[in-house]
Amino acid sequence: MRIDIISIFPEYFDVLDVSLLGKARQSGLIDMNVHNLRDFTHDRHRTVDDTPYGGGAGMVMKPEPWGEALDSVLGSEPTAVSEDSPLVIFPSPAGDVFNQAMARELSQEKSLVFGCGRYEGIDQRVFDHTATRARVRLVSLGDYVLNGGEVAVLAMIEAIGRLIPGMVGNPDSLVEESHEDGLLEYPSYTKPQTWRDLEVPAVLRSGNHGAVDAWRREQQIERTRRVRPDLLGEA
Ligand code: JBH
Repeated sequence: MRIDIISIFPEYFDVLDVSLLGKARQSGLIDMNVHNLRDFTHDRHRTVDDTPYGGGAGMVMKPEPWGEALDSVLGSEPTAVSEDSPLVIFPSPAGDVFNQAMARELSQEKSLVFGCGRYEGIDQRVFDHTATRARVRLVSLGDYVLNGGEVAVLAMIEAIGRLIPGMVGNPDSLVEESHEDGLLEYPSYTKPQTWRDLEVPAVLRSGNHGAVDAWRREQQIERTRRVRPDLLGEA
């Protein structure tokens, strides 16, 4: 998978060199390229924002640097938008909320482009123009305020990256995780059997695999009912 990221804070993405994703990049499974939006400005101050038309608080990101950055990533010749076009994702509180199903969908893409704007937003024409030559999606990490899209993109890339075939050693560990079956995970235990007077539940030491499976399922359902009843409808 090819991933391009456009941001005024390219250093945010230095952490992607470490851990699992770092290995995926070294092995060529993920080809990731970070672009500094300011490299596509032409004034001495490398200006990327300006005051909003119509007034109001905050600044809006100017369309010209975005246009040039996206031209450089997508190519500047006009091409018809199709299923095969790159998918450009703009993290935005106004987007569809990111979840495991979306991560799974996005892990199938050949080319993802992430455009990191600041919270107040990007000139609307950037989205409208980009939609004439690529598929465009606004995606929100959740209902809280971040200063910009960078942290949202880091989270999305981690969730997507680990689902790319060849990424995780043990494929079972992907299936057994929270959200893959629509339920939260069951509690896990390891040795020692007694720790600070706390015991590992007897059923897990019984050797009865049927009983273990039933107990774990019950724990998943009970946990989900308690903290995330909204998930039970789906599961
Ligand atoms: C994107 O993903 C969003 N969730 C919450 N806040 C944001 C702020 C800027 C960009 C987001």
